Amino acid sequence: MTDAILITGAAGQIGSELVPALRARYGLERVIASDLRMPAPGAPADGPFEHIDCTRPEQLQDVIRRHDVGKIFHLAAMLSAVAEDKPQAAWSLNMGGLYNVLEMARQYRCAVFFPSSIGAFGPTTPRDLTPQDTVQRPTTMYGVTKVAGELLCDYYARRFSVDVRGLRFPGLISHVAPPGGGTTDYAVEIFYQAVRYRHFTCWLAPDTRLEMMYMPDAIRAVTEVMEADPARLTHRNAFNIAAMNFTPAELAAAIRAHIPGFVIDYEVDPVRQAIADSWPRSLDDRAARTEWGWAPRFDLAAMTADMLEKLGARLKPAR
Ligand code: AKB
Repeated sequence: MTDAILITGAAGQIGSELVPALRARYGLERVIASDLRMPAPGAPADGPFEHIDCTRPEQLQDVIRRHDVGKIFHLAAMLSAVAEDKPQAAWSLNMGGLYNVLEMARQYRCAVFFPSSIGAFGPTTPRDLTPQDTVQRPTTMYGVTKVAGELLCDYYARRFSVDVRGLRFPGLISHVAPPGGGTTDYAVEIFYQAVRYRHFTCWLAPDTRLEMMYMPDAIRAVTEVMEADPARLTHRNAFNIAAMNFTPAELAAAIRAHIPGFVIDYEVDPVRQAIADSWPRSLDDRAARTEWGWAPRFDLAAMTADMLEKLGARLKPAR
């Protein structure tokens, strides 16, 4: 029976929380975590781990065959700001890795999860309540790889009947994995700085509104779309999902409700500001709601309270 689950990019922002969630749901031994980075020496081995460079198809093939993998959550990718810095490497990892995963899925009859992003939209896309099906002309390498990835997934589904499903994630906020080179990661970094220093210098302008989501909602969305009844899915892949949208100034005000002395100032980074200005301010997620029952649980106030509680228990304020 091919029922093992492989997660690529398991040490990243989503993988750090998806691995334990899937292990709790489907069993420890069934979920194979993999990453280019080896776990730190002495880190607790809490389930199977394999070293995989997704740009090397033979490494994927070896693990899929040895573990009899039936489902791949393909998370290994470079985020927007780092991808803009290293566009050639971003193409190689984001597109080469996805192509290899889809080819393996075709040959070994695996289902695939592919995370797309609000980065798949661009400056000519309607920015408020961005529709599910609309203009996609992104101006970043990250966005180019996300749109091309969405299309490649659709192609493998139509041409080879690979059961590939996916979501367009908003900016994700988490207290587990540290931020990793995204434009929206200011909304993670701000919490660390607020708890430690009561001060944050933001790289986006105060009124930059972006769609965002708390990680527990994102993890639930991944499992729900992968378990959804295929007969109900019209889109299958690249579903818009939404939870909350806010500006840096609004997030700072929400933090100030818990930490009254918190101060935010602004040193705008033109590269990341230009990326943010080309992305949706809010998303229309009616397709996800109708086709598989998507509903977020965390709004800005609930997410802020939970982030500060979790980080406050872990981090010491600087004196
Ligand atoms: C990024 O900022 O690059 C990501 C994303 C929105 O895809 N968080």
